[in-house]
Amino acid sequence: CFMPRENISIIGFPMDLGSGRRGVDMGPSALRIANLERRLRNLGYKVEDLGDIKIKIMEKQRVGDPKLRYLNEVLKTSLTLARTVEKVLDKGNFPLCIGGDHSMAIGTIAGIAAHCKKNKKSLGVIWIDAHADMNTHETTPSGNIHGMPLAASMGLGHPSLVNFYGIKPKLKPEHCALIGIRSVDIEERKNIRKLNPAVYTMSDVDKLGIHRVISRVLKQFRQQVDHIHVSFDVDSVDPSIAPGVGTPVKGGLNYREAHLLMETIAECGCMSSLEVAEVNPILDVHNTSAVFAAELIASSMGQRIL
Ligand code: 6HN
Ligand code: MN
Ligand code: MN
Ligand code: MN
Repeated sequence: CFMPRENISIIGFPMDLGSGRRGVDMGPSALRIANLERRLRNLGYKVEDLGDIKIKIMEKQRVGDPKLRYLNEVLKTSLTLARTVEKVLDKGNFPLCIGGDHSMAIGTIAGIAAHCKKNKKSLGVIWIDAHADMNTHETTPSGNIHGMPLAASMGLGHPSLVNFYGIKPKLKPEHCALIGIRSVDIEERKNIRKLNPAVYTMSDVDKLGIHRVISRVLKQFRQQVDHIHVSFDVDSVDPSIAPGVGTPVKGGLNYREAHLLMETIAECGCMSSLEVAEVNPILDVHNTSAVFAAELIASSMGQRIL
């Protein structure tokens, strides 16, 4: 279980090849400029910033298969991310991966799954997002790989993504919960039905309240898994308060819902890794979305009002 005295290793993944819109490659810089490291030190953590993983710019890449845009570079760089995450966990540190588009989860989850396999731990993932990211190359309307990482991690999709890092599947659907969902593609729905993870849509959040939703998920995961990974797509938050995201969708979490969600995760004390994806400074207003994301990270790591 995660103790507040643990050391944090920040890993930057400046990727935008998995996204249809440019700019999320600047997300790691924006989060650092939002004083991410200092916020965490103020909570009492020792923090090391491992810097950014090298990713070739879009101008130097070939699109390749239009249904799996920039697949080769996504795979190559995800391998470095997976190895880095695995190493950080192996030495007992807490990996905090900052992106970058959400295709980063392919590498993050692979590294975590490898660590868990070695140590005979079972893995659970809480996926907080406006989108389900459960497309495959066969169902994608865009060809953008950031719409595919969750399906691929659960064993559905292109073999190069599914077999990535030699572990397949990396995640069992019964150990996966999605929260904040409000934009799912028609064909993607079939993938969700096939795999059948727990899905809490924004409609569920409206009806039940975010505290009941996250408490239910945490209670179940605490009993069933040994490692809880939180994959936080900043577009889960409403664009009125976080406009600087890759793929904004109306009707998201409000300011307090987002913080309460993260505060409840911190209270549980059972998060073992965190990634934050899709901050897009090009669409942001004076870095407010990155600052908000940095605040939310702090909330999930124990920042309290009192
Ligand atoms: N994200 N479902 C859409 C697609 O292109 O597959 C959007 C995906 C967005 C992915 O925000 O991480
Ligand atoms: Mn996403
Ligand atoms: Mn999203
Ligand atoms: Mn609401």
